[in-house]
Amino acid sequence: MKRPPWPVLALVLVLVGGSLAVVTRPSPEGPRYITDDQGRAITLHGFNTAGSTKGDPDAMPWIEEQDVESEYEQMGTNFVRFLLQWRALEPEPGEYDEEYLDAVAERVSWYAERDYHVLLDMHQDLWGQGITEAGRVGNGAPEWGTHTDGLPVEEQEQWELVYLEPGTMRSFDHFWNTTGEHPELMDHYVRAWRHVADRFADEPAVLGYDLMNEPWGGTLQGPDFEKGPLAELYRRSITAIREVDNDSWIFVEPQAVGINWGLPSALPHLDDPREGKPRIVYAPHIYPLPMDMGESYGGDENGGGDGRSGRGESSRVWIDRSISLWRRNVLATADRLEAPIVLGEFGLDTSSPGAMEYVERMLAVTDEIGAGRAYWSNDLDGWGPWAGRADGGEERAVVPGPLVDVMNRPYPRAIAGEPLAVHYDRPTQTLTVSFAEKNDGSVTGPTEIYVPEGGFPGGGSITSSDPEGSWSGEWDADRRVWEVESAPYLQEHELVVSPAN
Ligand code: 9MR
Repeated sequence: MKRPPWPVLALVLVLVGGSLAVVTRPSPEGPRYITDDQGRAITLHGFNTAGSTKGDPDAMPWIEEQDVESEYEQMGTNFVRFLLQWRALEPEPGEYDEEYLDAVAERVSWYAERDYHVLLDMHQDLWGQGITEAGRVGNGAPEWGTHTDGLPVEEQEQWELVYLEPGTMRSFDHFWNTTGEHPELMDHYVRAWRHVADRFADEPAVLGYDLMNEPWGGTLQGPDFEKGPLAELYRRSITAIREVDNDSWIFVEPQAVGINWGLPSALPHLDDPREGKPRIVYAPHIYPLPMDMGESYGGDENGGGDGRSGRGESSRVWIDRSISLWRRNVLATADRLEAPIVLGEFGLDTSSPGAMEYVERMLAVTDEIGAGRAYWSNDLDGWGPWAGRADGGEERAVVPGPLVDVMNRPYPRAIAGEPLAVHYDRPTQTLTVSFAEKNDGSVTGPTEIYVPEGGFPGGGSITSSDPEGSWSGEWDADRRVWEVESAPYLQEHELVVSPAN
């Protein structure tokens, strides 16, 4: 294991931290929320499904319907960031593969049956398989849209480094039309999105569209890229999608490099021409730089412990600093975009020291900032929730790994009002949810709180700050959900769910 260049990292974080003293706080209106068709604020809690899509000839994830059932039974999730591949959608220029979309729709129906919200994510890493002859690295773009101009691409041990290879850089430069030679590529991408939206506009389980996974600007980086061709791609895609789909939420990501480490994004505000309030979502990822460099969340927050860096400070301290930076900068960007936040990816090798504490930390941070989250990823690869499939037997059910217990926790699936605070205390297994009445007739239906099986027989106990007799809590044992009707004449409510005594 090579040693990370700690002094350089320290300098970057200090410089960036210092220059960000002016970053704005969350807006006075507080965070914004994605709402369901009853006007309730929803918390998205789930997985990316799946990394296996990238290399699959049909571009389908490894899952069967029974695996979606296991996921709901064992973790009560309500969200999936479902990977799409442009190569499968538009195998030849202007020709869309309807069989591919049928296969996507079939999987969407597995989730729909279990009340999930599906986000369709146009995934790419390293542009596409066509950046090398062997096709072992890169996924997303079709071969016909890949122009390396014969420049070399060498495979690297750390996959992200392949972004810097000349042929990869050139492929992106052509897509963003920095070269001025391939303006048709972005046209195709935008039309492909319109086609997807047209297909899924009337499918209520499809919550929205993530326009591009982890954008990379090639030779254009930072604000030049985010305010330039990236914003152009977003504007054009939003316009095209709205021609056929007025209601879905459109998720936009910042440039990945740097922003995934916690640095600020320059993504500009994007108008939404839909009828009604805008439905743009800010959907960044987090992969703290020390982790990219092979460090773990082991050690303790006081600087002691394993650390592996051998420089007196635990890598956890550095990771916590990255998370703080990320949080502050994400709030500032979401504020500028006037958009709710969904953390589209966070994840790590579940066997690394402190891994489950890191996941807990990110669940807490997303609760604090009112953001949804999708763990990377639901795969059978050591990062995901499953240790593998059971041997033998007809069903070959998935076997839970350590992540299952961490993801399986109480959370408010839908809040019938304006969320004020959500806090889960792991040691006492107590969830506190407070929210304000909206008073504008925009919300119908109960607040819904998911509660796991372990420690909560019969749903555990629920209390409300509303006076007795003015509110009700119904336990739906099938869905493992509390349905709470609050007293509409009160301005604020606080619900507390805890294990039964
Ligand atoms: O975990 C994935 C790894 O196995 C692949 O080699 C790599 C390249 O396709 O992608 C990894 O997944 C990444 C995701 O596609 C984008 N965000 C970061 C993820 C973790 O590195």
